[in-house]
Amino acid sequence: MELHTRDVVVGNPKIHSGSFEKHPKGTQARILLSSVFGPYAQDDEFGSRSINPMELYHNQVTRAQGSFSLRMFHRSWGIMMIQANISAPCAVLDFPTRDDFARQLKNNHYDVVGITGIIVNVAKVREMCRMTRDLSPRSVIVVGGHVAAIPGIETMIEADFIVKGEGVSWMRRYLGEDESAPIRHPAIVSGMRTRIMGIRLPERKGATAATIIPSVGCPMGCNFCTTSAFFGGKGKFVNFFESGDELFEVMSRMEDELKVNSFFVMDENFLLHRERAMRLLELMKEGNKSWAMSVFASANAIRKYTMQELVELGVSWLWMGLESPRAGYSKLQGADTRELTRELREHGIRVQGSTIIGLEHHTPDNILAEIEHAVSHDTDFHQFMLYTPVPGTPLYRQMAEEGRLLRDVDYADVHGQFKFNFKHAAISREDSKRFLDWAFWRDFQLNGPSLYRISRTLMAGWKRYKDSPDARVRARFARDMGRLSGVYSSALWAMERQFRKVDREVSEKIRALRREFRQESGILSKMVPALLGPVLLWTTRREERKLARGKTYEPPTILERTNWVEA
Ligand code: B12
Ligand code: SF4
Repeated sequence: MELHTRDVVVGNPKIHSGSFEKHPKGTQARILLSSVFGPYAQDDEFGSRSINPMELYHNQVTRAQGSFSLRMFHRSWGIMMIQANISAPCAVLDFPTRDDFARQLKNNHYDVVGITGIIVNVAKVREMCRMTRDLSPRSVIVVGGHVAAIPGIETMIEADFIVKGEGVSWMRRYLGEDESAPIRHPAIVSGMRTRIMGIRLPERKGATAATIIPSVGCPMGCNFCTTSAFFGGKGKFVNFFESGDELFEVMSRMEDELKVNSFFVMDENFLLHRERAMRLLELMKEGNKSWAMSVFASANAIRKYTMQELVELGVSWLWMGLESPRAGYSKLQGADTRELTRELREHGIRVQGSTIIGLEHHTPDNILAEIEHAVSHDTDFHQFMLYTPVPGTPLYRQMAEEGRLLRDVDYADVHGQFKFNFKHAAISREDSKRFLDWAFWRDFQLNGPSLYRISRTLMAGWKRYKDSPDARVRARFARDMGRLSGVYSSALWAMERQFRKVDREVSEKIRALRREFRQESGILSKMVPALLGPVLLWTTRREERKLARGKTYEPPTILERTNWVEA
């Protein structure tokens, strides 16, 4: 069931995406929207890969950090978004097994079966289309998400519609609804089943941030960027919430519904839209909102703000591209990213750097220095990805024209965490993985566990802002300190001991930070580490043993229905 780049039969499309008549039952049609089936963290014939689990951090950020790796799952937001914006009866099935999916098709009659996937999932999408034809032959099959960007996808899967780009308006149009009606944002808890140091964190209402999706796509149009390309490319993107007012309204509703005061803002370049962000800040001040926000932003977009504006806006976590300055991406132009990172962290803003390995100018001679430059940013988290021409992007087209795409690479392996899928001028496919692994390892070795690094940034922010004249800012840092200082100190206690044998220097740094926590925090959190620390040390070591035995984690299957009346 492997699907290779060479399987594409260009020029023989069965379906032309976009041209269609609306569904005869309109909003009475019963819809199933499903993500691709698991389990994910294993090697199988449908394109699951143990190296590619359904986990953001463990997959591409903290994967070299062993039991200190942050592990959690994120729901499939695209289909949740579609479900929240149609009035037809709709079931979302997230992370099913193959059997779950089959059972759903057998036990219900769905008029429309929508499947979401990305490029690595194409063999699963193909299998799910096959299963739907077999078990529910009258259902219309609609496939959406980034998998639709594969050239010639029409010839690989048996679907009735393949939707490239934004899906809410497509589905509304298909059901005869008003596609330009305002977007209703679903209540999304950003992560679930969070684990670190061998324990699963309790899932209290309000403890986890809400995900907010203001837009999809990015107008910067970097040549390798698939999200930008999928929603129109350079200069284009789809805005769900145009103004700061709309965003404020959505966030206030989430605050009420989910009892949260922190938000994971899923917008590729949130800070690029300064007018919207500054209006949001104005409303936050008026409404006395002490919100925290995790955002993605490019360095040049961040530079449009003063540190004070960022802090007042509640930016507490920033995901920023740290491509080599020699790569010439306009999002970095003029930015000294090391200086910027240091400054952000001094203001209590956790920085998640993202660096591409295997850019065109990389050679075996310069790449180690480039990795060294990346890790010298000393970010709180660091994502590394291989330079990857992904179908649908300008880079992919360029590589295809130059005849540099490797034709025998399975799509399941085109995800940037394995090996090159193209011929690099200086670095071999095998070496690409070695350099990638080195980058993860070097970052961990030099900078220590991310949990230590975020504790350090929190401490810097707390010291700087505990007496801030802005009560909202003060409250935000006090909240984090109050809630986390006991837990962080305990984690630091365990980390310090765990690292004594491995790396004395890191252990010393952790110890120094632990002392600061002791000085700055209340009596309770001074006492907690003595009790909780040894427990965490024990769970950490137990987790190390489990991981060494090959333990992996899978997300739970979730079924959610809206506008549902039993048939
Ligand atoms: C959250 C996320 C994840 C979660 C997955 C959660 C899940 N349940 O699947 C985690 C962190 C686990 C993850 C993992 C990976 N991810 Co990811 N992920 C994202 C992220 C950041 C957000 C996705 C999202 O919700 N966007 C917002 C929603 C609204 O947009 P959307 O999903 O595109 O949906 C819209 C349309 O596509 C369309 N649509 C979607 N589905 C459907 C279905 C139907 C029927 C219809 C009609 C329309 C439709 O309508 C939606 C509304 O407009 C995106 C980046 C991004 N900004 O999108 C990357 C992204 C999707 N991931 C990507 C990749 C490469 C991966 C990994 C392979 C990464 C890796 N190597 O580490 C793994 C693969 C995991 C696996 N085993 O399958 C790439 C996909 C590239 C591609 N062209 O295929 C993206 C685009 C990031 C990037 N720029 O490289 N990911
Ligand atoms: S700035 Fe980031 S999100 Fe925007 S196009 Fe470039 S890589 Fe993509």
